Amino acid sequence: MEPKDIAAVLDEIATLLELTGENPFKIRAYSAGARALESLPEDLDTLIAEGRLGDLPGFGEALVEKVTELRRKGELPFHRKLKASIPGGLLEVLQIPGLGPKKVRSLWKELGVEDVAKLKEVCDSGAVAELKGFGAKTQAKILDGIRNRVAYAKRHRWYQAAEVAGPILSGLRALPQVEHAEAAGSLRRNRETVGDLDFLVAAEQPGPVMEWFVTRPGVKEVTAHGETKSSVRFESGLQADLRVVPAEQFFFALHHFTGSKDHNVAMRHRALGRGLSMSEWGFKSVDGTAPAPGAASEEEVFRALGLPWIPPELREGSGEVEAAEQGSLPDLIRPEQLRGVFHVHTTESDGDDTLERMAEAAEAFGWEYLGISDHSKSSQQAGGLDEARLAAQVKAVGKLNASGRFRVRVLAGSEVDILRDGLLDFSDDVLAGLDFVVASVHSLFTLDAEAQTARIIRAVENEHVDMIGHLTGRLINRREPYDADIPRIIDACAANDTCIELNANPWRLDMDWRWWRRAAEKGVLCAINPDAHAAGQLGFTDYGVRIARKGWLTAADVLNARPLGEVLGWLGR
Ligand code: DGT
Ligand code: CA
Ligand code: CA
Ligand code: ZN
Repeated sequence: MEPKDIAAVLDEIATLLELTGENPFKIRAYSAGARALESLPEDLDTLIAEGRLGDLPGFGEALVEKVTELRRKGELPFHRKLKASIPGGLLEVLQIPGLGPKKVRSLWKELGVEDVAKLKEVCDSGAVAELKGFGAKTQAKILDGIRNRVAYAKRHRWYQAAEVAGPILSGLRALPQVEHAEAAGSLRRNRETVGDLDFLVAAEQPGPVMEWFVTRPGVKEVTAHGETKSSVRFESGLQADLRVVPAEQFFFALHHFTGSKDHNVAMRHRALGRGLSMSEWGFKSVDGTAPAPGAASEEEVFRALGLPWIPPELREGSGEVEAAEQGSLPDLIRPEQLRGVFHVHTTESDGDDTLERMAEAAEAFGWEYLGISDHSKSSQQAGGLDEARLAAQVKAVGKLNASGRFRVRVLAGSEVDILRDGLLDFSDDVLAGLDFVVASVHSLFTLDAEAQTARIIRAVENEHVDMIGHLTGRLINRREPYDADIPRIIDACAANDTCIELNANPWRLDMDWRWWRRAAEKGVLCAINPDAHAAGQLGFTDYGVRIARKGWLTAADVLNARPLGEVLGWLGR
């Protein structure tokens, strides 16, 4: 077992011990052990072989033994038994925001909560509000959390849906009967979550195509198996529809099933104005007089209505048909237009790869610059840097640049914590010595909207802050955004010439695409940042570009689409 996975087991042991009511000292030892393993100064096998594991901070005999066993055997009976001693449903209860092990333990011991269903029951009855340390507000929050959990189970993060869709699409295209194949629906529109997959195929003979589709690996249930439509459910819970149509209908069907519904309504309205009714089958003359055009491409569907092709990600019924009519569709940003990134972590804080390794990976992208921004000291759990370590890192970056090893210019920055009152984790003097500064909220997610907004705006107003990281703190399908007044923050960013990050981590995609048009109209710049914690995550930028496109952004709206010289000029503004 790798050190990172061993650390995860130790963390789970700490949680389980807390649920069983073990003494805090013992619990802390396991958490501390997990942290130590995440930032090992040396190879784990060497430490074990030379009997020096016990030299690590907080490593007693018990921890040395358990880590050694996990490393060698990949499992630990102690862990297995501990897990078996606790109702299985409790770990799920722990996933509900706001419920830590301590609270879950009192729910379990005082009210007999062993799973989410029972938790809902005791909340509905009002018993939780009466419990010591809870109260009516907490009870309401738990009920919100349970409701969100149900909604989350119905939708899938875009990247997960794309991972399932990719091989199916290439498989369909390789079938001899298949003339065209596309994935339509919300996946094609780059929504942040996908309800179900919608495959569309042009083929004269649907039978073999349907047969192939319903026998894919991972299919758990076939819910429909017909001549024109089949539906399946995968083990992950994700469902997929496949429709097979004759070639002459394909591009009408593709347009229809790409959606959105609101976009389709706007298009049908426009068609009616030209005497045509529009459906997934094609155009029809309303009164039999107008000729009903066919379409050999999706462009031709739009052209028949006097419009240029509208990129799928804009088809949300939010003015894209009008913009197309006026010839004012945006020239959407493309992945190859990015010339560098900000917001990348290294082993100095919670990243997996060293500065050199990250630079090497950035070089492979052909980027001109790479902004390193490890966490600041208040983010203890992430190994945040204090002033001395930050100064050493700035030096190391300077040395690496001077060495000429890489063409990519490494920029020395920080992802500095925004503290409770909106002050920052480093003094202005320290921040002034950096190439760039990302300021982020990593604590106090439950402040009320007024306090949260004021806190973030204070950071926006700091002259050393170049951009705000993951503005709303959401984790897609996991955690709702914190309460904050986004329009007011956008206005503050415009007034202070502060950029907003589009965090491209596929769990975050934050700020949400729905706000970007407004931000760009006010002149706020976007930085599409991977927030990479490993070299392999620099490519998250592709997810970010998808969302930027969905937010109508062009290269001119994106700071890291600018060349190095201009970026340095902007940072020194
Ligand atoms: P999802 O699956 O919830 O993430 O979202 P979509 O957009 O993929 O929705 P889905 O799978 O129900 O349907 C795919 C597209 O088919 C949808 O975006 C528009 C079109 N569509 C489906 N049902 C209707 C309908 O009743 N009226 C209209 N105008 N279009 C529909
Ligand atoms: Ca769908
Ligand atoms: Ca569907
Ligand atoms: Zn962060």
